[in-house]
Amino acid sequence: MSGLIYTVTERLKYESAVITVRGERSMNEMSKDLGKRLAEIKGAEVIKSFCYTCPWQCPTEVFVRDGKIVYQKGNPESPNNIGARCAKGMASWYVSQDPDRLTHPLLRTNPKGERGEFKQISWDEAFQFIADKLAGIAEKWGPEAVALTCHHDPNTVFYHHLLKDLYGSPNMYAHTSGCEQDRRSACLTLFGHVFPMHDFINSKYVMLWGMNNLGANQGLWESRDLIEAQSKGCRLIVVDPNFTETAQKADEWVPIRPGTDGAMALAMCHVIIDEKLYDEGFVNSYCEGFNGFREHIQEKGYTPAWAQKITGIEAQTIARLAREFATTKPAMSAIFKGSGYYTNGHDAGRACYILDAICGEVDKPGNIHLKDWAPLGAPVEIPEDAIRAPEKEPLHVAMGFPLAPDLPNSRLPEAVINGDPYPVKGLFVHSTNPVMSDPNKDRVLEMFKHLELAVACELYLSETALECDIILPETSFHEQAEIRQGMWLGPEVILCQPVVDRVGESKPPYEIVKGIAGKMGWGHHFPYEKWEDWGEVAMKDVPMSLDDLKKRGFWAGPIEYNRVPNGLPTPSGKIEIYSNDYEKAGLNPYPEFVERSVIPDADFPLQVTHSKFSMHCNIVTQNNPLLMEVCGENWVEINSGDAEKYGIVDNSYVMLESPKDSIRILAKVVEGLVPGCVSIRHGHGFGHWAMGSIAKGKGAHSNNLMDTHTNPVTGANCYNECKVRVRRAS
Ligand SMILES: Nc1nc2c(c(=O)[nH]1)N[C@H]1C(S)=C(S)[C@@H](COP(=O)(O)OP(=O)(O)OC[C@H]3O[C@@H](n4cnc5c(=O)[nH]c(N)nc54)[C@H](O)[C@@H]3O)O[C@H]1N2
Ligand SMILES: Nc1nc2c(c(=O)[nH]1)N[C@H]1C(S)=C(S)[C@@H](COP(=O)(O)OP(=O)(O)OC[C@H]3O[C@@H](n4cnc5c(=O)[nH]c(N)nc54)[C@H](O)[C@@H]3O)O[C@H]1N2
Ligand code: SF4
Ligand SMILES: [Mo]
Repeated sequence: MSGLIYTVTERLKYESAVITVRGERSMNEMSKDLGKRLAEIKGAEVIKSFCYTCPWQCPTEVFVRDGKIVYQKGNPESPNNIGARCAKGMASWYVSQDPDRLTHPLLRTNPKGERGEFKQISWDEAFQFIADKLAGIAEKWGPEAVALTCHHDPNTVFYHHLLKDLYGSPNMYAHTSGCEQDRRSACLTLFGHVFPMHDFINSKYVMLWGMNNLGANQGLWESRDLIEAQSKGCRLIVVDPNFTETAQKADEWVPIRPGTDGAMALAMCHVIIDEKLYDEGFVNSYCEGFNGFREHIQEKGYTPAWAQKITGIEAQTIARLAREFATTKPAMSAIFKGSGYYTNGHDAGRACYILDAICGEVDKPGNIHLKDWAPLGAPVEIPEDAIRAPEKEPLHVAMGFPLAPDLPNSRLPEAVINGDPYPVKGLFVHSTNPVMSDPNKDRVLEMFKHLELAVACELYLSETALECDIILPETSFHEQAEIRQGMWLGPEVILCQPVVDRVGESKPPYEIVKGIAGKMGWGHHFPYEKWEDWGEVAMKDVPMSLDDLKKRGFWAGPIEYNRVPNGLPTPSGKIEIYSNDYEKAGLNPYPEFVERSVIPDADFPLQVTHSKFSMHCNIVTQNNPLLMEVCGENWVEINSGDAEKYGIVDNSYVMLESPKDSIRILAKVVEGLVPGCVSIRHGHGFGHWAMGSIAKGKGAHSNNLMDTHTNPVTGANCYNECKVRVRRAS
């Protein structure tokens, strides 16, 4: 595969070629603007807050003058980002002034299935409408027929208090099946931990499987620590079909065939166990099922030679990497979603983490880190006797996915359209846009037609909002308070404060929930007049007053290491190489390798993979003119050999056709991508309208190329179970 590797300079040339400057203003004028803005800062009020343009929520200092955000920078005192911010964060002030924001509650006036038409209503009418519908659904179908999905808004908890505690639905979910569901499932199964972090700074050997920290960044502290660790001699190995930003900085790029990480990781385990390079004391004391695992991989013949045929990586390389990994300490094998998005992603994830486990590389400095959470409480205390216990089991269990860490949302249409496993008639979507983000858009659109009540809690008239009955304009993080768990290595509380006036009549979630609850006779459970009142309640077990939190912006506790010997919250209290939960669910308790379900063929010869942009976040930032100047549309990357084969020219438009749908999209011809594979950059391409005037019509939306494929264990969406062919677009 070495022919694939090309120099960083070449790649940068290619990257800068795609950063075209659009719009009326040139870059020079923009930097003059910035200077002017910096000059204005003198005299501005500085408020401690955080950013959640992306889910990593960096503590931030916001400079406000004359009611406007004039500058933002990272909070230099915070151990999390130590003053850092990314381009998305720097540009995020625009959200607070975007003329395309929703300003009033909107009620649908035409039948579902037609392009949504809406009329402005008052908040009082909106609350009454929702309360009446909720009452009707509870009476006819039971409260379990209402579900909620959300992205990354901690204030969703207020909706939970209403819909779960008081109303009685067990179906409060996030969007994780569209994100890192397979990783989450793997770490819960092995370590009983929902979201391990990465102690890069102390590591000497980091192996990232499909994780692009320097592109689609996780916490900025992680990106910084990774680079700093390298400067102190840490070896970085990136396993990815794509020569990503992180692969470019790595000591070694391992261009693996998509969907085959499980085979490579199991073969590495084989070498480590065969050559007795594992940590015997650690596995004997703290791992469940090591001996059985050794027999399992030997019986299955998971050798490097076997894995070479599957992964495209030479057996010698696999064996060498295994030896390096096991003998360099401290080391870390880490995943996010690259090894997921396939029907075999659950066992791939487990295998990658078993490498950490058998080498004794868990929760020590330089390892994956079983982060402690801050003692943050619920902001509303609903008394026991007011809580309504659901009568039905939660949807994911009823759907047959008891091990799923979140709703298998690709199965939600079955529940709504066919009542399987039981009817769902009401859906709240909070900060999430499933029409654009889930695979198989057709099916998601069909689902919305069948709902008796669909509520969008949004900043914009998103594609999903357009399918709803009622749209509630929420304040953005610049206009509302948030107190949430930080995503730093140690336990951390971070605060977001309202820094500017609300846009139009938009309201924060607390006030919306209070309004609906009031119409349902539950208003007394939401007694607070201002956010500080619920803030005090949430903070009561945190050793910092709310006033101090307002001044400082965060609370951080000490980083603890080596907690495996204390016992883990798994069924056995140990790291479960043998999974008791899998066994109970009738699955193989040890990870195995099976091929993914969609394999390219003569008609559709190319495998789809996805990646994200460094200067955008998902489908959140495409109405920001500053970011759109830098990256105004998305594209598909194709290997130069394949481009030649199919007559594709760099920077030209192509048709990507799957068995299900086709899209017209810009093509970039690259060297650094496994042949036979295309990589679609996710984020732009709005279906019919939505988001706003800047985003409209830019780029291509690829999610209808995919059919519905659900991971059989974790319920994850399998975005990469998709094959395509490519031709020049006319
Ligand atoms: N700048 C920026 N930052 C973001 C986001 C963003 O949109 N932009 N989004 C945020 C969110 S919600 C998330 S979940 C994270 C995502 O963070 P990442 O998961 O790191 O981001 P992706 O770009 O989706 O990276 C997936 C990688 O997996 C690779 N891949 C595909 N198939 C395989 C495979 O079979 N094996 C292996 N080993 N690799 C494979 C792809 O080539 C790609 O490089 O980033 C977060 N941060
Ligand atoms: N093809 C393909 N599809 C993917 C991916 C991929 O790589 N490829 N990535 C997947 C991943 S990792 C993820 S995490 C999902 C993300 O998919 P979603 O869960 O849909 O999340 P976002 O794309 O972040 O969109 C969030 C929505 O919330 C709205 N919003 C933003 N801020 C606020 C706020 O403060 N309040 C409210 N009420 N609303 C707000 C935005 O306007 C937007 O409509 O997409 C997944 N879909
Ligand atoms: S990394 Fe995410 S949270 Fe931090 S500044 Fe950038 S967009 Fe904001
Ligand atoms: Mo995500």
